[in-house]
Amino acid sequence: MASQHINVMRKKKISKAITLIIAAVFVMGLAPEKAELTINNKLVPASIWHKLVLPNETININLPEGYSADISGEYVSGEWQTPPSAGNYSLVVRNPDGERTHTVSIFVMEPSTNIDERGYLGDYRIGFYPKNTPKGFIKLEKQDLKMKVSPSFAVGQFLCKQQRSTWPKYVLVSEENLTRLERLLKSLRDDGLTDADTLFVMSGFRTPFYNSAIGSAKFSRHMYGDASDVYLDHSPRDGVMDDINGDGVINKADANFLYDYAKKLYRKDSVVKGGLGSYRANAVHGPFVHIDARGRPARWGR
Ligand SMILES: [Ca+2]
Ligand SMILES: [Ca+2]
Repeated sequence: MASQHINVMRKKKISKAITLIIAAVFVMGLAPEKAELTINNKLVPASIWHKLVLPNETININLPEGYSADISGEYVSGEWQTPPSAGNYSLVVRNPDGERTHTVSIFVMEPSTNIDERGYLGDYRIGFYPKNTPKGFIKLEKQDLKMKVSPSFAVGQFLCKQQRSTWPKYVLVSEENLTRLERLLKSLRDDGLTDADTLFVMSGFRTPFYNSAIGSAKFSRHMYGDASDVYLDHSPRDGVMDDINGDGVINKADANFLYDYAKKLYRKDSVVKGGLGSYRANAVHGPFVHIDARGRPARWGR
């Protein structure tokens, strides 16, 4: 009797599970496809993003079904031929209801083949790469500084600290490092540790000229826009790291707090592997952390 009852119960459970699976498959089939935008077959991972391209290049913009897009006001579909010279554009994608879903800054870069024999692009000193010279550089005029490269960062935050009054300037950012920075900021916000809308970038891109002038590592990822020295500066926004560990003082312990937090986050996360360093304050700067996306883990300063 008892075993018969158990059998009936088991059958009921199995049939309930089958019903749920059928329902799930049905709902998935009916649900609208996730609106995925790809550029050159690479997923655009956020509603605000950027792309680095070269002049005279054909880029492939793959829109979700029924979506439309324009670049600086001109309708585009499928392939887009980049202009013959460096310049910056905004790709705006809209859903079938005409609502904006993505804004992608398209940077048509100045090719590195235009660096002259003195190591300059125009009046801006790039210097010489010890190896792996990038294909090109984002060319920035003053009015371009606010162009977004990700939801929480603008391209102007990553400028090299040289030739402050020289325009245009040249800069590089990397999608991989921005993914790491965005991931960290979002997690800190989600955990209620800050209300900051960005991280303060103390040092982003460095030309090889500047990198050697400050005595930095010969193959520094900063030269590829793939590294940033950052800190949280929101309450108060005063140019120095916030008291993120809440002990009433601002010192290396706050950089260590960010370091430990990022280390744990990146370990469990699927974001690209990279470097993480913790730095104390000195005469010219407060405490900060270094974050890069070198493709393998590296840890120091803690
Ligand atoms: Ca602060
Ligand atoms: Ca503190």
